[in-house]
Amino acid sequence: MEYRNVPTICTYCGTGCGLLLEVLDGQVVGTYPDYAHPVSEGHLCIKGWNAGAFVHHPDRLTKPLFRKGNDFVEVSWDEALERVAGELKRIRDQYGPDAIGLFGSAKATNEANYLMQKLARAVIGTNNIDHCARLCHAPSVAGLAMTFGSGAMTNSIPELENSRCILVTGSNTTEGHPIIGARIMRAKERGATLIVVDPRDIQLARFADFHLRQRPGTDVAWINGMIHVILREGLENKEFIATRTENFDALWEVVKEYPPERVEQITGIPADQLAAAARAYARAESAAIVYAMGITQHTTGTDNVVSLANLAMVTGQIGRPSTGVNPLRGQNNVQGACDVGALPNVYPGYQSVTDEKVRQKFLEAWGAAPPARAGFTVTEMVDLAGVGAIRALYIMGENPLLSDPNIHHAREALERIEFLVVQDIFLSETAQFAHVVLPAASFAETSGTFTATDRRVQLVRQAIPPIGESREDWQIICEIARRLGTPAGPYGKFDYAGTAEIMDEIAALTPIYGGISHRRLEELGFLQWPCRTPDDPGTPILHTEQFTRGLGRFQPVHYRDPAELTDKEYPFILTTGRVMFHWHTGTMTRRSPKLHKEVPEGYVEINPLDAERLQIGKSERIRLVSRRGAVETKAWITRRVAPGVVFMPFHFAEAAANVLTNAALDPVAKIPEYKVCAVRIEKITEVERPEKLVAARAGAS
Ligand SMILES: Nc1nc2c(c(=O)[nH]1)N[C@H]1C(S)=C(S)[C@@H](COP(=O)(O)OP(=O)(O)OC[C@H]3O[C@@H](n4cnc5c(=O)[nH]c(N)nc54)[C@H](O)[C@@H]3O)O[C@H]1N2
Ligand SMILES: Nc1nc2c(c(=O)[nH]1)N[C@H]1C(S)=C(S)[C@@H](COP(=O)(O)OP(=O)(O)OC[C@H]3O[C@@H](n4cnc5c(=O)[nH]c(N)nc54)[C@H](O)[C@@H]3O)O[C@H]1N2
Ligand code: SF4
Ligand SMILES: [Mo]
Repeated sequence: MEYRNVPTICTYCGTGCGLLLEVLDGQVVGTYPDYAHPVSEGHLCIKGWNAGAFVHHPDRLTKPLFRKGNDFVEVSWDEALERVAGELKRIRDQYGPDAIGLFGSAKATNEANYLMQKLARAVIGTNNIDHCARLCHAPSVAGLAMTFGSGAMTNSIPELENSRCILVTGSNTTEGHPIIGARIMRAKERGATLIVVDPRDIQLARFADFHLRQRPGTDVAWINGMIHVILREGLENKEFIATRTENFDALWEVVKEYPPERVEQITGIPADQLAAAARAYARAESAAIVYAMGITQHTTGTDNVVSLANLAMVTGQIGRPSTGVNPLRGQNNVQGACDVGALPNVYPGYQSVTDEKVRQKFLEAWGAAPPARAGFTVTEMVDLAGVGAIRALYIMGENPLLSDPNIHHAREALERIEFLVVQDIFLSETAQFAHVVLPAASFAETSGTFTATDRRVQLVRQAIPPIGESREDWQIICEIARRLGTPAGPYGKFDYAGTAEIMDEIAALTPIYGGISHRRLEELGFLQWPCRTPDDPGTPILHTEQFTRGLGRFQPVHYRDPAELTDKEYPFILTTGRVMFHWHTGTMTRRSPKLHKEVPEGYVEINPLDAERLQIGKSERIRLVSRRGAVETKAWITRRVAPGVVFMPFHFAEAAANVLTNAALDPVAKIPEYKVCAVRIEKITEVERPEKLVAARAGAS
């Protein structure tokens, strides 16, 4: 009998908690918190406690598969890899490299994502590489780059606890990032003022000094309103504005049009409460902004982020401990996947693909590089697959057929594609459409690094060998690259003794990761980028002396309506998101017995007044209809939502919120408007129920 505890990092959210996988005779049998971990300090949320629960699930993919008609047949790795390489080569030769698209994975390691973008750029010759950050914090990357010069969380998680004021908006922190939520609660216990701006009555709102409840999609208006109050009352930080920023004069020109009384009309937030919250934020010794998807997932996502940056700069609440603008990155390694270049417009380390000097650098290093123009985003690649411009997609660890907006449309697009390869640990909704399915090893079966939301790079350690014949993501990519033919530069190879060697290559080509190596991480536990040299201790707080871009730039923006407004036919605003116990498309959490038991099925939150008006009873099955489709689900009658607003989690394939959502995009960040669309609620009469239910299921499956 062999028993071991392997310290590693949680596979779920970007908090990056430390956990120990308990291994008995090559099987993961339990999970324990790591008491020595600097962020989680011996705590885990319920997903962390159950992080190992899906690893040995019988549904795990254990062999490569080829699609035959509506079925799959098992094939050997050699056959599968030959076919993938053969088809990619054929499509590249026939239609050019830009007819191929690749999805990196925010669930996979930095090392795997680095290789995925290197496969795209140096082997295939395209910048068509992107991943779910597009659906998530793309507006943060864009908006904070414009204003500060660097699109990442400015401060570190543990600092939150010492903040004197925390403004949480569009982050259901206690469900989405529970261990960060706990830190916010601790700050509140220590006397911090807590301001929550969220349309829903989330758990944090109940403890808040101010809960400002806006109409979904109206964030620019209330943020401009706060800045208006701050400037009108002379609460701005004049010295900070004078020495650290530029373009301040343009700010008043815009925000003067947002007195709290007008903001109240747009947002529904009472004018006096908005003003009081603005004063509390501006006057606090240290004030931190924490935000997530409620801010980014809008056609105005970039504007929302930029507005928050304006608010922090006008008060000088940035560049010091326990302050800053803190986007909470979602997936365990979404920060890292962005850092190592799984984005269509930047090489590793946010080095622009359109900068000829940068391109030369990678051309010399790898021996090949694509033309100096940005590639397509995930949402664009799916659209282009529908019109035949993208002929092949290689998707690693993403499930767009449940997570993309307007999934009927996405499915039609992927049905048309000539060649689809999906590399996953389960036969996801997307894998079911693939021509070739490649079985990947899970986080418990691989090694490398994840980068948590506060730019904290940490080691992931292999606890058990890959399940069945599954293989580690980085190894699969190497096999495919070698079969396609690798370029001849000093870093052109796809042949590594282990993931430490891949990190050395990342460090050599990525200035912000320049001082990061597995050996140092082993020794120090973590390093926060920028970490430029082997003796650089890393950077817990950004923009302390100056902004990454030099001076911080005010970018005043006006309020714009969401893309879809309610009307007579679709009178409710639908907003979508998460619950504590489930993860996105449910592939892992719905296969974890304890998590599944907590919330076994989908539902929609409806305010009691609306329920009464529509005569909807407790737990009654109802139908939600948008301009794009219909789903049936259970009504949860609750004051968590305001009248006129309904909320639905998107974790459940059989009641898929994304059948309803609007694929309208933010013009800069290309993120879809998941947080606002218009729907109506229909009662299902007894007679029509069975047939309609079958029809709706068939449509959504
Ligand atoms: N349990 C669990 N945790 C997760 C995930 C998961 O799937 N399950 N996913 C991870 C990922 S990838 C991410 S990106 C994060 C996301 O984490 P969050 O962003 O915290 O999660 P969401 O539920 O999408 O919604 C955030 C909040 O936005 C509010 N909101 C809705 N509309 C608006 C609006 O118009 N304006 C504002 N300001 N707020 C609005 C919602 O009421 C909700 O409280 O969570 C991560 N953590
Ligand atoms: N309506 C609505 N839709 C949304 C959102 C919303 O708030 N509302 N949020 C959006 C956001 S923020 C995000 S981040 C996306 C998430 O969207 P996705 O990334 O598509 O969702 P996941 O379910 O996390 O998909 C991850 C896939 O990776 C697989 N996987 C897990 N571990 C590994 C591994 O180690 N290797 C490999 N190869 N595969 C692995 C899983 O089985 C799963 O199929 O959803 C977006 N969609
Ligand atoms: S907070 Fe996030 S990283 Fe920590 S245990 Fe929960 S899911 Fe895992
Ligand atoms: Mo996300």
